[in-house]
Amino acid sequence: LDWSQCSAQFKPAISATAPGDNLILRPLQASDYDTGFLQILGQLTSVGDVSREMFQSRFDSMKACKDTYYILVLEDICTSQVIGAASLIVEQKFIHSAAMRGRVEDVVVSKDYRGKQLGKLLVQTLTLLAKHVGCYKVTLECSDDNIKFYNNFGYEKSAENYMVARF
Ligand code: 16G
Repeated sequence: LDWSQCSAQFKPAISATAPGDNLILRPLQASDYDTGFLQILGQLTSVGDVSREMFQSRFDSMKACKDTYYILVLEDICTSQVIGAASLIVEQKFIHSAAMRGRVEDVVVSKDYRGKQLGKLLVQTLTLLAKHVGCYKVTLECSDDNIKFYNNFGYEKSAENYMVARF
């Protein structure tokens, strides 16, 4: 990834390879069923009951979709616990000369680790990754409270509306 394309500045300087004291940024692993990944997602929304088998099966089916699911986690290596996560999903299109569109999803940093630029690092990394893999755009949904945060990385409020049908 070309970090010189970063629009957000990190003070103090952190990066994907050096996210902070005792922290590492890495892809999600099947073993993260036991490291608090689902519990972290629970700070974002309802996770429900996901058994070990369900987790493994979903992990395997995502992995089988080549170049589609990029799930990053931040791990505190002192506790071996996941303390943050974010996903990039790459959707294949016919439009724009059979282009790809990225979606940044499920961005969360544990309450105890906020204020360390970790959300910024997760979003910036996935945004650069979306560009790197050739997406023509990358989108995300957020609350009014988070608009300013995402503005820092080049995300603008779209002229289009976000529509949803929930089941
Ligand atoms: C937020 C998340 C989205 C997540 C949703 C869950 C980001 C940038 N946005 O919109 O990815 O899936 O919340 O909320 O992380 P829900 O459970 O109400 O669908």
